[in-house]
Amino acid sequence: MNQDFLIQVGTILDLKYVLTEDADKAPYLTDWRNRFTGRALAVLLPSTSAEVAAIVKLCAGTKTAIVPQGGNTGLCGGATPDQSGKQVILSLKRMKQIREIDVANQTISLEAGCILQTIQEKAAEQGFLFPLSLGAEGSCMIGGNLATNAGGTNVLRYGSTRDLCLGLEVVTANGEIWNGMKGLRKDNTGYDLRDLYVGSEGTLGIITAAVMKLYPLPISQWTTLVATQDISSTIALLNLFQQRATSLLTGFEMMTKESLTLIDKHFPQMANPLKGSPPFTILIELSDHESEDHVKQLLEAILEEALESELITDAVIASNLSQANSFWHMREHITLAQAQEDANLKHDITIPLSSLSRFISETDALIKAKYPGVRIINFGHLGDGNLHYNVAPPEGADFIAFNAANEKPVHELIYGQVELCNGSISAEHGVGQLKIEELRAHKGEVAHELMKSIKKALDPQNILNPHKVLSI
Ligand code: FAD
Ligand code: 2HG
Ligand code: ZN
Repeated sequence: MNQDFLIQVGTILDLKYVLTEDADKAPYLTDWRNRFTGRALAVLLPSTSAEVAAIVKLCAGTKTAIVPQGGNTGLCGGATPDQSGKQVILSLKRMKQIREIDVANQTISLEAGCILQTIQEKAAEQGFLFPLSLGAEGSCMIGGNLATNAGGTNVLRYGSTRDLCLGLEVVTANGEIWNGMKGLRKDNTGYDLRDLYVGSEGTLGIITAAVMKLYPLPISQWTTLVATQDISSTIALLNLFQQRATSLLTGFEMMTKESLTLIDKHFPQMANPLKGSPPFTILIELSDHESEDHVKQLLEAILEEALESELITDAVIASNLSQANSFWHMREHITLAQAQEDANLKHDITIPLSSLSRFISETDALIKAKYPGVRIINFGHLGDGNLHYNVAPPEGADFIAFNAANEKPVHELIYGQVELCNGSISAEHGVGQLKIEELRAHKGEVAHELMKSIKKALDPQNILNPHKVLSI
């Protein structure tokens, strides 16, 4: 049967795009964190939507499960196959055409395999900003961003990937192509299919192309690092910036002292320019379409007010683009520094800003009391109430033993606190195979059943990324 399948795939794709040798498949079989490794019958590399459709039809006919994959940077194991060796990986990486930049409509139509950074660069060449931005932008692809509804550092101003998407082209579970490539900002023709596919992590359809929003490029950006002493003044500072800078506020990222200790250790060249390792370091960015002076004066005035009212204790404004970039590199390298420390227990959570202070003080105290010596690597997109509240074993401890013994109770403690605060257990990384049980426990029975009904309706044979998001 495997041989038959591969012969039939050979009628759709040139055989050099059907990877079956172990060495060729290897890079596709393990996730970015090295947490999940699977096996696959083959890795398929189509270059057109028609080829994707033909492959899905073949898979539907042979009941072969498909694991879609973009840049393989996901943090929840959604793009990694299971252990059966019967699933195929469908990599979208050859589908990287930018179909059109529509200047009047301020949209870009592009294929799923376009790398995020390339999209930003192509948009900038035409004077546009494509605002989605995240640490993995050099390798993640727009199809993966859409499938996970990725967030990143600009969400507080421009929204997440969902908010940037106007239209989609999707190959359905029976191999039909749904052409929803409309660049419309209003369309109330019944159920929103686009929003159903965005964030579905490859379980409902294969995204082959999209129409995304573009924005005018700001003419000036000013970036600052400020020191705060506690989380309540940090939130008061955010509120001050929201009031004074309104839509000019494009970044508000928080890093605790403990997160930056990892940067000192693994990337000392990126050390915090703020003196004395403050409890909280906040990276703030303002973007303006008026003038350099306008935004600079505004930033200085807000910082002065914050200093006077003792919300901040120190500030460094980047004096040029390269210093601004170094601030961002420090922030974005926390994930890489964590990876060098070996496994940590990740919690990508959102809490309403009004409960965030309580969440952090209570949860920090509970964790520290129950797991003496653990390191709470808490950082994230504070402007969105999104914390990467990661727990690393005590320095020098055997992380495999620590995680094996404590993973479940640590997750339960933190997700229990999240639920008490009416938050979410996955703000931006999705569910994949990592958080299936937690989703079931915290989504709510009615919502969970509705999700299962949708999956069964759109993929009745369960061939699209089975056992991801849901346990079916
Ligand atoms: P993959 O990892 O290949 O796939 C992710 C999921 O989408 C899988 O379930 C896969 O099956 C599915 N999928 C992929 N392509 C398609 C398609 N065309 N059709 C249907 N399903 C598909 N995420 C954030 O949200 N914010 C961040 O700030 C952020 N920072 C990161 C920093 C680093 C250093 C790293 C490694 C990751 C970060 N991530 C972040 C997570 C990750 O980069 C994003 O989730 C990204 O959107 C995944 O894109 P990808 O192309 O790598 O997708
Ligand atoms: C980020 O914001 C990413 O840097 C990764 O979402 C977060 O490593 C993490 O937990
Ligand atoms: Zn993040």
